[in-house]
Amino acid sequence: MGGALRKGQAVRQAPEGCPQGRRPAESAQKLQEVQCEVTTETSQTGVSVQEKQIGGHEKTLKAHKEDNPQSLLEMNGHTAAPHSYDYDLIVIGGGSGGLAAAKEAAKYGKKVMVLDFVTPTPLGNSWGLGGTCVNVGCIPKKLMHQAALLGQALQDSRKFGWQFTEEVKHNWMTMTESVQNYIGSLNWGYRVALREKKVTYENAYGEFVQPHTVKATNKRGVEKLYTAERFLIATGERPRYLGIPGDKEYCISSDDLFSLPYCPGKTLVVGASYVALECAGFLAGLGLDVTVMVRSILLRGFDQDMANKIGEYMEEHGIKFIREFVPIKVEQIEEGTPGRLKVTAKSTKGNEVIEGEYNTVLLAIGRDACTRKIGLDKVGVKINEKTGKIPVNDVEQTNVPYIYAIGDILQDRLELTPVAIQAGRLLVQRLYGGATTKCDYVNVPTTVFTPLEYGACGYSEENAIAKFGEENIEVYHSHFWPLEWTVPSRDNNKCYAKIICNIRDNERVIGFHVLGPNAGEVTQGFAAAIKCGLTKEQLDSTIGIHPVCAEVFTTLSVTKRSGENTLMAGC
Ligand code: FAD
Ligand code: NA7
Repeated sequence: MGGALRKGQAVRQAPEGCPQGRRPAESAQKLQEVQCEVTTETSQTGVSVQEKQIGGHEKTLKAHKEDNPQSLLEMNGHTAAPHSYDYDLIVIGGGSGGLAAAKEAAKYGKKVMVLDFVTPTPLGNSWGLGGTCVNVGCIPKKLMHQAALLGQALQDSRKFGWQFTEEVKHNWMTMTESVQNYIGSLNWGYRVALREKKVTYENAYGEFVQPHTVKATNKRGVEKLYTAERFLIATGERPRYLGIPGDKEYCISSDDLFSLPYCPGKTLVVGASYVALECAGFLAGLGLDVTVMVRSILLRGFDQDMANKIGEYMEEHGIKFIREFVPIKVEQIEEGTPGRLKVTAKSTKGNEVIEGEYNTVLLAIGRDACTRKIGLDKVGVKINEKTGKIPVNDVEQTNVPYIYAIGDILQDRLELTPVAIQAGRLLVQRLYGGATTKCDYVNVPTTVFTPLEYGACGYSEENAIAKFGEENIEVYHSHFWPLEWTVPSRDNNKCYAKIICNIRDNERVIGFHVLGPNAGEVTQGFAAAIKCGLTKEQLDSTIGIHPVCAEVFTTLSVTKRSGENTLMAGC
């Protein structure tokens, strides 16, 4: 805004467009057109900011002579916009999305700061840089799932000729220390990467205090103010608590589990989310006595046919399910590591009350967006009051044009690490690199790492029916038996493959579901094919790889409608 004003020029204060969706320059132009109509003049001297005219002929001329349009703004009661900010971009939250965006912005030579701060769990646990995925999510979860799979592999190995005489036992502390050491190396790697890319990192809690300004408070309580031209909110979510007596005192969440300094023992997992079932799965796989308390259904939001098959498999493998009950009280019977807890639960269908004794109660009943204590009201960013989630447009912009948001805190978006990373990178490329590609939230593949892994991409069967009508979809399916499981002769015909095709669109594959080993590895490649518009015919003409699980998708012939047998006899 330094140069002299020309006739009719609009001073743009909000570079990202106004919240109403009309850009100030357009509004000013409209104003000028109206002025022209009224006065019949072809050019008018006037300055408008965000649809408000702030200077007429005389004031504008004066500002022009003094070469000081800022004074014109101030004369009219507009707060002076700083000429320069401390940073081009401040990212609040150094998790999957925030770090990816910050590093990308640095590539464009932007001055970037990341604020990351972990509020300790009610039991006092906290961790290093990198966010949920690295510290208390995907990474430790998959490694502990692997520990459980190895236990199964040890059993299978006897049939393959391996002999070991000593008793096979699992040591929780050895596993946890190895996992935590690996996480520590990742935390360090992130810090180094930020330094190398010249991104300023502060281990401090960020909250907005006024437009374009955040307050950063470190763990010693030292406060600093920073300004930036743009902000990116990527603060993620934290586990929810039940709000019943004893929950915060005695229960743990996934934020505590992966660094628990003792074996949890007999465990009650509350919730039927993927986090709940994954944790229940690996704890049982490590040999622990595990019960899952389910309020209603398993894996809400996922294909229910697959969810129920996962539940059946878990039950067959010794995991107990208490269905349609919710805890109402948790009491400590005995202190210890682990101690003993008494859980009282109530039926969701009646007044029946039950009690149970466990060493550990793990709550996995969903996660709340970290958006309520970051001063969003100070800058006018709207949230969904009920969920705390932030609505954004298709370019991840909030209702305040200079503030963007990505990752788990977004309303109506998927909560997955690669989604947060992709959204962050593409956002920065659009902001600073002139790119136009938007994040595609459709057909995102995902995997649930339950003992029988579940990979999915696209529509669930129920959503496909709701969207296209039952008569317009064809479901092809088959059970299968991985070759590796035949010799130890276990779990015959528990694995399952299903695709959902849109009959009216050349039998295009709109849903892909697989239950079996390495489901994530299998699903990833098919997700690419689905993105390219894969049809059933193309799948059929693809030659399989023998003998692997994924080849089943190249030979699917039984439709669900036909009711024919889907059990496989051999290869
Ligand atoms: P996060 O990674 O949560 O990062 C947010 C960061 O911001 C955190 O470090 C937080 O402490 C910090 N922060 C919050 N408020 C402030 C503040 N005011 N100031 C400064 N810093 C702040 N996804 C997958 O794709 N695959 C999986 O297998 C998978 N498994 C999961 C297993 C579990 C148990 C959980 C809980 C999640 C799992 N996820 C998985 C989800 C994945 O972890 C999230 O989708 C991803 O981490 C979201 O990234 P984000 O950048 O939005 O937030
Ligand atoms: P979800 O998908 O919101 O699932 C929450 C689960 O917990 C679900 O099974 C709920 O049952 C159950 N729940 C919720 N409240 C209660 C209470 N009060 N009592 C008992 N059970 C309850 O959360 P997730 O943990 O899977 O995942 C959130 C994100 O975290 C995910 O997207 C990843 O990014 C990681 P319901 O079906 O509602 O009856």
